Amino acid sequence: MHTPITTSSALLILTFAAACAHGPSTRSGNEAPGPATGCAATGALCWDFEEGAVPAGWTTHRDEFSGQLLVDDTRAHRGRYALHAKALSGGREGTQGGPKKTLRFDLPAHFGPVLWGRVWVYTTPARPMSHAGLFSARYPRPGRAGGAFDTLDWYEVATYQQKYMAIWHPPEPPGFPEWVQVSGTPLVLDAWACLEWQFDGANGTHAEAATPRVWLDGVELGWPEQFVFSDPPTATPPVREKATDFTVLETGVVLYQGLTVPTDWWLDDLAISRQRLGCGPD
Ligand SMILES: [Ca+2]
Repeated sequence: MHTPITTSSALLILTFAAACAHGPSTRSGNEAPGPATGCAATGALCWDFEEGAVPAGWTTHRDEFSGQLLVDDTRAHRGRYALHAKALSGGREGTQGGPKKTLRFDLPAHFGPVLWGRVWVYTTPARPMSHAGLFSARYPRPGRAGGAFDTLDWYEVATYQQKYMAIWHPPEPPGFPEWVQVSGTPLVLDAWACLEWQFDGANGTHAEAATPRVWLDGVELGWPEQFVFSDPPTATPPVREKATDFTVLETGVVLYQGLTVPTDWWLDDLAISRQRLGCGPD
């Protein structure tokens, strides 16, 4: 999130990509035994990055400051390859503007208004204080069927002040006033962590879309800090407009403020579905 200081555009997104079904023949011998995770679910899209390159359908979306976003074999949760946000740095903590390296993926039509997802993330060598977006999903505002990226409402999973965070945003820019939820759980450092999320843009008969839910290694996170962020500040929460269909994913790493310690993230076994996918092999 943002520091109350400058303009923050609020979030970022990441994207991963590709399609669920990669041939098992591409997997390397150092992979843990067991079938793929969760990808048998109807409508699931899964990316294990075992092509050794950016998967089909994903395109570069943000590329600011130093570092690289690539698929390489330097660390993997499973198989040989993962999406690697390498040596990101730039800007100053507490000041808007930071390294942003992401991919986007356009969903097939009629995905629906409820998006579950999960990804394994490895972060090193330090927990950023700045807002670091890892995954987001966007949908058209009510009454619209599509439209440009900057016209879409969106949900985001991120870290902020070294803890996990989830946000609902109006279109970016500016991406706020936004509803921010900060957990009391420090982001996992120097180990793989499984993040799951539920973005329920339908929310039954409720008047607004649901707030985002996030699980870490199967345990749902609580949100001891919840607030509205805007610049200039406001106390009025945004109306969380309801969704008909999610249309766009973004993944990678987006620092809304500066990052002075060059930091690496690996993302692997990214998947989305209309139902919960879980973290284990199925
Ligand atoms: Ca992999």
